[in-house]
Amino acid sequence: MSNTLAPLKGQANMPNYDEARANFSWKEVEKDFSWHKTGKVNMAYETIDRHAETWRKNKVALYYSDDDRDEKYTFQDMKFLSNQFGNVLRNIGIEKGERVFLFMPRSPELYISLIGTLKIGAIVGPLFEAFMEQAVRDRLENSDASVLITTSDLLPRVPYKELPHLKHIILADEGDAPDVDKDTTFHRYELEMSKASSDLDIEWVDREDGMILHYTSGSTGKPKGILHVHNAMLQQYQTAKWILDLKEDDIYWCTADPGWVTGTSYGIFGPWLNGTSNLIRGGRFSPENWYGTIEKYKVTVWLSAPTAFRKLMAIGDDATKDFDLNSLRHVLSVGEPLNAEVIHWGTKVYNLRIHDHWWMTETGGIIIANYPSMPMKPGSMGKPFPGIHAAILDNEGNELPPGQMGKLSVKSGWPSMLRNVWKNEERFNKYFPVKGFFESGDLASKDEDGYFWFEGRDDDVIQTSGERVGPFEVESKLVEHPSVAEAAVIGKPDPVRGELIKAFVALKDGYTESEELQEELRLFVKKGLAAHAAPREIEIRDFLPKTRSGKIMRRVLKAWDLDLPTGDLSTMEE
Ligand code: 6R9
Repeated sequence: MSNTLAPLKGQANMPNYDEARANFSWKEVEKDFSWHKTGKVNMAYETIDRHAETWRKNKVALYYSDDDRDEKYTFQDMKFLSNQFGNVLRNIGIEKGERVFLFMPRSPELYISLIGTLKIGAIVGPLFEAFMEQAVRDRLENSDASVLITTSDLLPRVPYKELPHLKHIILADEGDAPDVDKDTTFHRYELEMSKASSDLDIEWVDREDGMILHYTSGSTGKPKGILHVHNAMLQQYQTAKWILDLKEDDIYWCTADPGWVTGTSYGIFGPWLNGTSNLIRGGRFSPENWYGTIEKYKVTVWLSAPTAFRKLMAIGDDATKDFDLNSLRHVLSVGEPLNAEVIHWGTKVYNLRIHDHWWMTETGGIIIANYPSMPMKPGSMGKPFPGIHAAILDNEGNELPPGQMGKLSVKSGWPSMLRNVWKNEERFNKYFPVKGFFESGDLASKDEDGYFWFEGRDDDVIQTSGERVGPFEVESKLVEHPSVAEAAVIGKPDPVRGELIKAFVALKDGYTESEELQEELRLFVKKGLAAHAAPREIEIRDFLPKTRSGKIMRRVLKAWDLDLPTGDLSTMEE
């Protein structure tokens, strides 16, 4: 193999890929967990309490740092605090299976609440703090959430008066808020925690019971609630062990927010299932505080996204010279294609390979990866995890030979596979157009050596700065503006963000194009939906291309915009 990078030095947890693949069995992995003995399980127990019952009880589970706080919590601290939070929920009558949503900035309270929610068997729903009213409403409405934990700053974006199921709001800070508002009762986190016991009978659940709901965007319709169950732990544990290569002395840092699946599967579950010390950094991105964080905490394993690495690359190599980054031994990237250029830069400035890997909200855990022990081909996502069969299929569901691009699919039945789309069985079934296979919506190819290469999305979903944005949500918001008749939104290749959001807008009669109007539309999306969803480019057009059935043809706009062939136009309206 030419143009490969040699494996990392030192003993990896997974020594040899082919051997691991040949001998792998999920049944063996199961033996590490309590259901092996009792038939019941609980993710919160396996991540926290299990370690608190061993010598690890005084080991630091969570290092938390932001511009104002610098704290640490042992596995025992986390056990008692999450017990207390579980009791807070029980004291207000919350039961197994109810949806408890989190809408707050990263803080120790967020992680304690999340674990505490799982302890009583409730289903947790983490939301990005950047969400604006519409995004919050869609998710709380669809999930019929009964509890929301938030802050007084974010409360104005929660239309609780119009959410009949939302019975309780727990405020994690001391800011202003009403006590009771007709149907919603407000509580104070600190006060309720101080009244709650730190003893709790865990709700032992079945492996197939609901655990977490992650809303994600598709190319059409409202965001979908992807449901994962406690059984996901099998995969999150084993992939964290072999791909993140977590070892007893590691200080692990995943930069993702829990509003994104990476921030839970590998920001919480994977590392804690392995008993690893987990660093959480709040606040905003700046190269100084990122490198400063690695230096200060002597981070050993670091997981981030291509946008972050591209930003760090853009500020130049000198930035690394001011910091001691020698503690790093393993670096990983996920969320978008990782350019080979960035990997080569990484080997120069960190003296390490950046390990790209592929998965998605729906898969719950990593599916394809570059392993520390395996030679790396820069630009490739790596090989499927042992025990998982990934394939490149054609439209009929036949496996394609090496070198051909097709639909990246996964043989169904892997442990952390989505179990449903909340209240939308029909959408769930659409993920399985070919019997026995999950269709990811990505296009990829596989080479002669079994390495997978990402080619693009099969639909219109946009990946911008590591965030997945559904064009439909942005279009819907734009169309709410009084001046907008129609809108179409596409992702446009961008060297730093992966893709940037571009909107094409047809104005209503009586409105004319102006820079002020464009700026107003941008702000309108930013305030109504989320800053990362606001279009960077807006182009006003007289009309938008449509199919005969009235669907706006984003792919045609994209082709026009990028000067590419438009493909089949047979369905286009005259
Ligand atoms: C974990 C996560 C999933 C989509 C996925 C694909 C893109 C993720 C990638 C990648 C190229 C990689 N994606 N990892 N594309 N190379 N290594 O990102 O989940 O937010 O659901 O996004 O992200 O298009 O289908 P999610």
